[in-house]
Amino acid sequence: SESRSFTTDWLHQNHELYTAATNHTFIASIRDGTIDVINFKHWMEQDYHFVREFVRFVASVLLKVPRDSPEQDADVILGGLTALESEISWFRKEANFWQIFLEKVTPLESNKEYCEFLKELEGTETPYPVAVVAFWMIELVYNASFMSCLEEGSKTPFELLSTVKRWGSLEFHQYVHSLQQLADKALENVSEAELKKAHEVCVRILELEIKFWDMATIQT
Ligand code: HMH
Repeated sequence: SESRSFTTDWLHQNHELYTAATNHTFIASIRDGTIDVINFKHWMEQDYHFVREFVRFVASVLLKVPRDSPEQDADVILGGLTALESEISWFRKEANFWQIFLEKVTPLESNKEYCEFLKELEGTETPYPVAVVAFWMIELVYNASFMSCLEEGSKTPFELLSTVKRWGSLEFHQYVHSLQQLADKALENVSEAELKKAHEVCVRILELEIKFWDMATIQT
């Protein structure tokens, strides 16, 4: 089983919120095969916009990696950034298949709110430990959510497998684990105030992720 760390403690302390974020009705509908493709298209439209902003956030995390940390630490973040480049190409290709015109999409309120929060985290006021915790949590929600759609007995529709495998793969799971290790290492020597801030950021991300999934299912 997992050893104790700040990140695992926070996941346990926010178990209900974490479950709400990773087992949302949108995800449940993919898993049980009842999803309406219109909802899926809504999600994809909004997520492309989010990912474009997310690239900037990840770049800001890379800039904050302390110079005296091992080179591998910066390389983990750099790997995330390069993966986002292929993710953007994937979005374009997938959008084409679903007949989505990405450049015509208007970001909805919850998406704008999330992107505003990312911008806050990008600033120099947010120190590296808080920023890397945020990066980990953002990726964890997608990994845990989409992994559940690949579990035995899930009825994920064939056309959605490309999406589900992108974030639900073992490879991505391992990547998220390496982010968690970076986060816990960064939290080792921070002040109580910074720890509190990092925990609050985790909670806020879970709330924003729930609202993000809501956009796919609530809009008509
Ligand atoms: C809203 N959260 C959202 N979109 C994403 N693509 C991820 C997390 C993971 O990359």
